[in-house]
Parts: sequence; C-alpha cells; structure tokens
Amino acid sequence: FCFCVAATAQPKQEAKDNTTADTPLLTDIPGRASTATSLNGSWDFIVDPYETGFFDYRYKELAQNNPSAYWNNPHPKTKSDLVEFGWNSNYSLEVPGDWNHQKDQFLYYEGTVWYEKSFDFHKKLNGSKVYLYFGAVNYRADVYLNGHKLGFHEGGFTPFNFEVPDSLLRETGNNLVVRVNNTRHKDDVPTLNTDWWNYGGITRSVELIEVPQTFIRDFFIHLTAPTPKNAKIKGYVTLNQAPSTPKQLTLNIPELHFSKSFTVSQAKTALSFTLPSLELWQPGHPKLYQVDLTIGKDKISDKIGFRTVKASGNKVLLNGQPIFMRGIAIHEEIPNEMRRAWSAADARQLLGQAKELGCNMVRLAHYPHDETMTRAADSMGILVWSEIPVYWTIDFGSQAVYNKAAKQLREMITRDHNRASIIVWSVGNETPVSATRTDFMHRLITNAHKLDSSRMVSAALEVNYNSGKNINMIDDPLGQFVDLVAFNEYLGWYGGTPDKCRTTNWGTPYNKPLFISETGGGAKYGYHRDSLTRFSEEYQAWYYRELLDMLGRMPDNWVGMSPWVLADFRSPKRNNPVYQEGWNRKGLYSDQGKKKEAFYLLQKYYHQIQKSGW
Ligand code: GCB
Repeated sequence: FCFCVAATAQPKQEAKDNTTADTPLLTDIPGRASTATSLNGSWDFIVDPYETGFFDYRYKELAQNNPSAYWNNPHPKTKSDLVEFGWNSNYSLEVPGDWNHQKDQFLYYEGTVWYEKSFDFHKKLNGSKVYLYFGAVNYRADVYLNGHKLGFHEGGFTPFNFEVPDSLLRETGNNLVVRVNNTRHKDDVPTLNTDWWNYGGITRSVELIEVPQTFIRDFFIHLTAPTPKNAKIKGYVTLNQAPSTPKQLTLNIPELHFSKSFTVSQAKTALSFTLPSLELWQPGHPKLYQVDLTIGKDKISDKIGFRTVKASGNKVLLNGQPIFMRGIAIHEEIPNEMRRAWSAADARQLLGQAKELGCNMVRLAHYPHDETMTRAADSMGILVWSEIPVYWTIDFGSQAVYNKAAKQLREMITRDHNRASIIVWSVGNETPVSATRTDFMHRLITNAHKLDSSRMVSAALEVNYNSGKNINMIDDPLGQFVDLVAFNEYLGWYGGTPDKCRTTNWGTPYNKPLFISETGGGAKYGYHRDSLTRFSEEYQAWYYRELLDMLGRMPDNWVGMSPWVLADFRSPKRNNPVYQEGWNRKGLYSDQGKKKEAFYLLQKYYHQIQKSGW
C-alpha cells in the first residue's frame, strides 16, 4: 500500500491551524432539543473567491488577531480607519441551505463564502458544557467564535461539533464566523468528478447544545435475534469521560414499562438486556419505542425500532424472513426548487414519492443524507441503503484520502446507528478494479463491520461485460468482502438499445444475495416520440419494459433493486441543450414532480411483487 499523498489538481491552501479538528461526535441531537439553541436562520455573508479574508497580499495566512481577517470584528475605531470588509443584512443567506439556489450570483459558484451570525446566549443549564454542532457544511468549514478558531471540518455530508470553551462565550454579542469552501479537489472525497451538483454552503442545521460536565455522548442498541419474546438487546453507551466515581445509568422504555440500571465506571460501557415482549420494526409495521437514558443530570431520549437484518446464504433476512427490496435511488435534492433537501418536510416529499412508486426501500445516493431523512424512513417504514461519497475514481493510492473516507464512514455510522430503517452501509460506488482500490475498499468494509456488526456492508460495483459467456458476471474481487453483492447496469442506455436485454443474463460467482443498485434511462418529461427516439418518454418506457422482462430471468439469489433514479437531478455533466440542459433526466419524476410513463411501469411491477408477497 502506498502511503504517498498524490498531487492535487489545484493547490489547496489549508488553515495553519490544521490540528484543531472537530471533537468526538455527539449523537441523538433531536433528543437533546431541550438544551439546544438553534443558530438557524439568516446569516450575513461575504463572497471571497480570492480568499482575501484568509491570506494577506503576499498570500500568507493572516494572523489570528489581524484586523483584516474576516473572523475578526471589522468595526472601525475612528472615522479615518480603513476597513475593507463587513457584515450587512443586505447580504444574507438562510441557514440551513445551499447558497446556489438563494441568489442568482451563486448558481454556479464554487469557492469560499464567509458566513457570520451574531447571537446572544443564555445558558439553560447551570454549569453546563457547550458544543457547537453542524449537521453538515459542504465541503470544508473553518469555524471562528469571537475571533478564536474553534477548528475545521472536511466532508460535505456528515455532522461535526466543537466544544466551546466557557471563556469564549458571552451572554450578548457573540460573533460566529464560518469560512465555507466547496472547491473540488482531486484528493478529496468525493473527488473532482461526480455526476451531481456540488451545492455549497452550510447545508444543514447549526445548534449550540448544552450538556452537563459528564454526559452521554453516544449510545447504540440493537436487537440480536428476531424474537419478539425475551428479546435480547445489546450495545453500548459512551460518556464524554469516565465518571470520577462509578455512577448509575438508567435505561427506560416507558411503553414497555421497562427500566434497567447499569453501573458505569468507564467512558464506554457495554449494555445488554432482555425485553420480555416487543413489536418488531418492519416496513409494514414501523414500530418505534421511546428510549430514555439518564445518568446524573443528563437525560437523552430517542425513538428506536428493533429489528434484525443479515445476509444469510443467498437471501437477505429481515427479522429472520427473506425480503425483496423494491427500491429507488434518491439524491438529496428538491429539483423543483433546485436546492439541496434538508428538512423533515423535504424528507417526507422524497420518501412519499418513493412510497407512491411502491417502494419499501431507498438507496440514499451517493452520500449520507440529512438526519431528518433517515428518521423519516424509520417512522415511514422504508428500508435504507446509506453511502459515503467514495465515488468513481478517487485517489485510492493515498493514505490521506483513505483517512478522509474512513472519517466520513465513522461519522455516518455514528450519527445513524440507532436507525432501524438502515440495513446497508455502502462504502462506495463504481470504483475501478485494481489491487490498490480493492485493498482501500476492503479496509473500509472491515472498518464498517467493526463499527457496526448489526448491518450489511456493501458497495455498488460495476459489471464485467467481457466475461466471454452468455452471462454478465459480477465478479469484482471486492465481492468476496461485501455482504450484499450489488451492481449498477445500464444495458440499453449506455451502448446499444434496450432490446439487448432480451439475450442478457446476470450472475455472480459469489454465493451471496445479489442486488441491482442502479439501472435506468433518461427521458425529458412531455417529450413524446417513437420508442427508438432518445430522451423521449417512450424510449425510457421501452427501457423499463425490456428491463422488467429481463428480471424474470434473474438468478435465485436476486433480492431486489434500486433503479436510477427517483427524480431528475442537476448535473453539470449533462449538456444536451435540448433534452438535458444541465439535468440528468433519468428520473421517474421530472424536475417538476411530474410522473413519466416509465413511472407507471415500475409502479405496476412493484405492486405485483407486493401482492404476490415476494
Ligand atoms: C452511474 C452513477 C450515477 C450516475 C448514473 C448515470 O452509474 O453511479 O451517479 O448519475 O450512472 O446517470 O449515468
């Protein structure tokens, strides 16, 4: 394995203070609402393509106390003082939200934007510690409070937090400044090249969270066997620090009249208990229980579903029963408003559309979506595949890139490990086969299994079309390490026409369940021609007709699919000036939420499968 760092396509200027990374992640943020202070709303901004707020005219990083640095308060002391920046509500952006859709000037912007929020802060808890939590910032955030750097975070789709020293916070007139940069780099995850829009900004919620000096940072509980009677639950709880003397932690599930105490003397403590009787979570019955954890003055609550999932032989078993996944892939985008999705209402819109299609499963492509999405999936009863943006050709030879991917994997799993809906952690999409890449991906898979042994781990693979037989083999060597062999195929869209499906069969040498993680073709809504005409709704419908026929010949280990894609989405790679205009048109819904002909074909197919109880 090569530990060299590959050259970047564009030089990357790092903050000097690169050691001040974020602090270990607090989870269950919605369960801490009573001690949270939202910093969402209107923030002032400065667009800074030349990084003037960060570097001096010799392109040297500005010192922390340099008055020209944009993290410092720009108020002139006398009327003669020269000040060349400032915050003004005429220049404001909503948080959460990408910047691209908020002002015309940002539509195609990639670079630095500084955000500023002034706020007062009155503690809700005596003697509390305070954390500043960001749901996500794309891609890099450098965070300053009252002129002091709290730290930075890289990775556009996962949460992070900083502990805020008491000495820094004021009751009134706090000044929070975030330098957000969404420039793409070769050595980032994702890399330069993706087939989706690189929305920039503070795209998810920002909150101050108060906690007692010793508090529950994270916990994870899961069902170990699919038995609703005497159900064995295992997991752990992590405090921010070991308590000075052993303490009692209580776990309550009020609806079940269940309560159990654990003695906690270390930062991490194993949890194990038996619930006499339980309703299992499943798509048709998304039962969630309120679970309360209390230690000393700290109490958090979460809503948790209990179910098991595993790959067993050729099948995927949910609560011990084989399931078929009627899925669809979803980007985190509200296409009719050309923006990133982030709210609970957005999640309900997207998952509601998937339900209407007849789905019991979604692939959240190609990066972790907002927590509102996985929580909505829990309560709506939709199975989830959740992925990190190890997409196409990232720099697999670089240890630094591996570390970035592994960090995002850890953040994704840590945030969501109590979500019953999530059944698959995916470590990437369509990565090119080579020994270096397979080693990289294998390490991620091992890592995911270590972080969470209660779910399947997979990756969307490519097909070996040249296997020389009458059968397309999914024989990527990574197949030996995943629990679910998943592949993307576009027969009849890329190369040839859909009639190719008539003579094509699929297989894998691995004795594992097989899943089609992508398949699809494009159509511009309302464009009607004969089925041979590209981008017509008839062509897309033909694609699906041939696909659905072909699926009748799938091998026994075929367990489902998530066609590409729920809705048309923005992509700078799609430049046909008549049919695409900057949109990937493979949606079954148009960018305006209209159903294309192919929608009804897949819907009918899914309804039939559902009726047959498959
Ligand atoms: C793929 C990618 C997906 C693309 C899609 C397409 O294989 O995984 O991100 O958007 O194909 O439309 O070509």
